[in-house]
Amino acid sequence: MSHQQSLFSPIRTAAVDFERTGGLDVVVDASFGAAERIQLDERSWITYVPGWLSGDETLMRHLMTHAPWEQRSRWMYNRVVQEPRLTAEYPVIAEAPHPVLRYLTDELSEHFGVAYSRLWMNWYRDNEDGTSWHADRPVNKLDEVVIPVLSLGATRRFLIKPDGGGRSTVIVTHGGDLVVMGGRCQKDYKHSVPKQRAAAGPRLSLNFSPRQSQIA
Ligand SMILES: O=C(O)CCC(=O)C(=O)O
Ligand SMILES: [Mn+2]
Repeated sequence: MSHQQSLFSPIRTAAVDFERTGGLDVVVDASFGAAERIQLDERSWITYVPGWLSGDETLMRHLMTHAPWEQRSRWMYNRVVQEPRLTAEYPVIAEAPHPVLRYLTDELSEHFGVAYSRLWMNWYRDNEDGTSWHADRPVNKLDEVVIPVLSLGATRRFLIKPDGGGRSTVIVTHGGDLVVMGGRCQKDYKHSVPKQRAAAGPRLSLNFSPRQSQIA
């Protein structure tokens, strides 16, 4: 039934520009018309844009196949543990092999007035993958910064809470949703994507950040 279908695949408002997407059937809502602002305090905010990207499964399949995924490990106390997710990075998005990442970056840069240049990606394979509480480095050196995170694939919970403790704000992210952390979110807050009991399929998150030279 068409009204049910529209719950899961938002109606497209713009035609796909296959030149910019490198032939992938994806399109963003350049108007950010569905954006909702969540004011965390006087200087920190989240903008949540449900369904910002149409065709998220197509982009997810493309990135799963072509991005340079790694299983990273780190020291935890006195032993090495594998991170509960895969990661891939394009330190210079302009040098990424496929134009679709530049298309997304240009749309975000234009809207937020920030020159995004680095892309950090996570692949949560299932409900047992997650990202624990953290702020993003090195952008947490800046007093204020705007960091967009695009979700592809499975629905998961994105949490943000004051660094000094306090209540978490929970945002349920679906494939195609954009969560943007702004103001002092990286200085005064921590965020996470918790592991969960409920089964979940794969999810990718794309984290955009500004050029290193704007930070150092
Ligand atoms: O997966 C997400 O939504 C957030 C990931 C994240 O915070 C990070 O990689 O720094
Ligand atoms: Mn983060």
